[in-house]
Amino acid sequence: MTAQDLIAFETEIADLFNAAKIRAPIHLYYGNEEKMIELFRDVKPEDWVFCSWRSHYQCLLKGVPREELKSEILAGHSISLCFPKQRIVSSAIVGGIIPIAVGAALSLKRKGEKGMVHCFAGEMTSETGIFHESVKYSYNHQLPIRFIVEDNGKSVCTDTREAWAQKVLTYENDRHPLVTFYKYETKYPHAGAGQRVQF
Ligand SMILES: Cc1ncc(C[n+]2csc(CCOP(=O)(O)OP(=O)(O)O)c2C)c(N)n1
Repeated sequence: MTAQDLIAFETEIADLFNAAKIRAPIHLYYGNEEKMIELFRDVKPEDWVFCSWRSHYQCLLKGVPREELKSEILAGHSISLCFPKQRIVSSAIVGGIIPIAVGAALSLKRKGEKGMVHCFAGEMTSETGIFHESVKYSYNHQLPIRFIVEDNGKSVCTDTREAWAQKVLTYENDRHPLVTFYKYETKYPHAGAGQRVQF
């Protein structure tokens, strides 16, 4: 899976959305392809990946077949994609997936199973109480989990740093051993593909 493959997939979904072929919200990635490929070098088949409403790249990189992913998106499930076989779980509730990911990591540890959890979150999600608690619990209990914070600067249309009056966010500059923080600039709006779609 190359950066071009990832971009081509999102472009195809954007075109389908703008052509009113998808009757449900979509959230697209752009501009973080190399970073995602780098992050997935550390993701093994037995690992679990937990995502938010934006997860097409994770699904492709975890091995969900392109056409299977596309048909789930066409069926309206882009916002909460789950593929148990590839161990991908998503939730569209801000902060909703974080404690579930922690629970999965706790289960792996208790059962002595192989593998670890990779949990993705936007930078606004990373400033919520549940994220802070989950990182603290995971670190103190030495759970097999890492959190990846993806900073596009915005929470829908709200500037995250302005909202918290905080120039440097809590986990910026990889200040916590369990948290990887990276910035990217997308060309897509928070949801949709940039055109008003009418059915
Ligand atoms: C509990 C809850 N409140 C509000 C929303 C609406 N909502 C969806 S995404 C989002 C912004 C989240 O921002 P961030 O975590 O930075 O993610 P990203 O910018 O990557 O989408 C909001 C407020 C929601 N899905 N769930």
